[in-house]
Amino acid sequence: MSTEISSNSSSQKRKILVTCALPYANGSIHLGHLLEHIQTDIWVRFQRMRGHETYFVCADDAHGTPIMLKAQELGITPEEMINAVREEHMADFNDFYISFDNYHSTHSDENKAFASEIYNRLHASGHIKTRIISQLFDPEKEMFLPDRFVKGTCPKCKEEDQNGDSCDSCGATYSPTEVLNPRSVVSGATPILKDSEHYFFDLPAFEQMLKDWTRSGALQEEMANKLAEWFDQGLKQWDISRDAPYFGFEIPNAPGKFFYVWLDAPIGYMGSFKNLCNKNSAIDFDSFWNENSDAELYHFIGKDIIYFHSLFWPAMLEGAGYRKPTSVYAHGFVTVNGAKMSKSKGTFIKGRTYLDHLNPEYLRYYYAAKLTHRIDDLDLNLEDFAQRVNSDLVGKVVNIASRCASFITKRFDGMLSTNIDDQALANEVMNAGDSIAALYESRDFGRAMREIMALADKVNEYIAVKEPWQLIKNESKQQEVQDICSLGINMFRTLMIYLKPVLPVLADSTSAFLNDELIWEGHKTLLKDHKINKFKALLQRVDMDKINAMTEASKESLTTNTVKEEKPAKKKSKKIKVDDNSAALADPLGIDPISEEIQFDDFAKIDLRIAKIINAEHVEKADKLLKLTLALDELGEETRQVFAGIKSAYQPEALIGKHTVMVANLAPRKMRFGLSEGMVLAAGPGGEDLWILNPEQGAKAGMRVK
Ligand code: NOT
Ligand code: ZN
Repeated sequence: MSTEISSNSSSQKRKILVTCALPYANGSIHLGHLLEHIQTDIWVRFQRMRGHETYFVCADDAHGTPIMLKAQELGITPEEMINAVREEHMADFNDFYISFDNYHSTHSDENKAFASEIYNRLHASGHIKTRIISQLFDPEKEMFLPDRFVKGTCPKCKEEDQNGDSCDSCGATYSPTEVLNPRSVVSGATPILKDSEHYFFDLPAFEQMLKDWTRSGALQEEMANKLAEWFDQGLKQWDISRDAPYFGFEIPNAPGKFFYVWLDAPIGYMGSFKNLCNKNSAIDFDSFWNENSDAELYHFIGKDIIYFHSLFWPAMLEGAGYRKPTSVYAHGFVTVNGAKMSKSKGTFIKGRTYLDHLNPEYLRYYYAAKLTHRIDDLDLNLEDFAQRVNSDLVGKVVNIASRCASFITKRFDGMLSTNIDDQALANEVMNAGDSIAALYESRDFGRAMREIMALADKVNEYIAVKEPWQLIKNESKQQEVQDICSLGINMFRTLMIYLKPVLPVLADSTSAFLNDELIWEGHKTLLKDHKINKFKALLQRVDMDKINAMTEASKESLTTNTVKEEKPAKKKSKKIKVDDNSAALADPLGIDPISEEIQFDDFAKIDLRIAKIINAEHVEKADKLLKLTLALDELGEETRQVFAGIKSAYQPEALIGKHTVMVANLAPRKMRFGLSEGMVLAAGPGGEDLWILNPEQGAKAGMRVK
């Protein structure tokens, strides 16, 4: 028996196709990938629960030079490698309960057919151009070298062993042809310049359409702003061809030319969906992809690949006569304990290593609790993670059931009462469904979790005030105990309905315990005169020892790790490189497309101090640097050595005795000339017009600047 309360949840059935970015087929899934897959999976499960026709597809991104070379290195064919990696990826995602309807590969017949068709249509409508370009070529390997496969001396600061496109030492970006003493990372040979004809997609022809699409209101605000900036800088033609040898699809009527991996990667979304339709004839491909489709199409991606999804992809679709995405939803990067994931600290954690130690639902909950609809980075602080899961899931939600269940099973033969002990409380919890649904819909999962936990607090408070464990001792209060505990169990059920998209397995155990399906609409009803089963512990507390074991194991997996190598943080650069070959880089544009917003906590970490410059001298062979000795107290007992790029503005002698402002807690950095243990703050356009910041009169070394 159940009672209904009215609610105006959306009843119109939608058709929704959802994708996650396609992981590269040459590395393992790590906690960064999982943020996106978990975010998307929660959204998809929510849509399915609400009765919408929802499909969730993904695939491995199997093409490109890095994959070709990696397979060579392993002595296997690329096909063998991508098949093995795909199996591994599918197992990892499955064990995190990512509920794909299909997981395909971009190296598939379906994808080849769509890539050729789209290209042919773009070609026929005049949107493919060709021109000869000159690129570095490895004469030994007989192949053109993507930027990341060239190393050499930085043309600006002359630091050796820098990447082909940017210098980690001075932050300069440049073309690989500018690198001094270049060498091929593949063979060690000195590359030569060689001409070749390349095929370009005429992106600028789609500018107006893209502007209209951007303004249609479907994009996140930050993304629309970023696009506006790109429009201001002017769109450029996109190089979509690569010369053999290349692992990919050959371009129709262009022998020896292959589609650049980023051309067929997004088409992989269509390929995977087509493969699903081939397996399930009830799903109609065209109704999702034709120009006038009334289905919704969403791509969940990381902020580093916005350019591809918000410019190239909609333009390709438009040019080939397909529908465009309804929206593209970007998320930020994952940091662990406040810093970039690091192999040496054990915070570069693979999905599988996590699974060896911890329950996947902990991570699903923690990510949900911290996700917003914005593009902010998300910090996985491992202590906070343990604390949050223990306090919210174990201490609040599951606690409700464990406090109430045993009375019901032992004293009332597992039967829930027909009376509602506190209708107001019941209504409050049941009525929250619409607002929680709205938060799921808008991807404000963190707010949804807070709202659910606030309700859990109320239910716990109710039980604490009623004290059924005292009442049970009094023969005349038995009915009251049954009523109180029945309401407790019912509220637990409602909360688990709300949490089901995040915690599908806990929801399944709850279903088994309650003999109830936990469908979304069930939040409007209460179980009365209903039999439940014996309560078994539903969730273990997170154990800090297991977390520590996981980070230890992540340190060990260093040597066997196949995932893309960490790169030292690049300095931000305004230069946009859309023709970059470096498909396997975390940031394939060589830029961070969203200028990073930091939180107050990040800012508060910066220890700004007044320092006294007690010595300053020239550095031999450095054209920009002065070596400063800074004292953090007036007596000069605590000093720091800092290399500062202010030589153009100051004679060293002129600096001695001055006070300045420094960042005192910057991690020391080894430079070619020695260790630099901080940073002095200076401002100005550069050259002679550069001033170190001088504190007001009366400042003393060591004072904090806040
Ligand atoms: N393999 C890419 C990456 O950055 C994602 C490709 C997503 C599909 O990991 N494509 N598009 N556009
Ligand atoms: Zn440099």
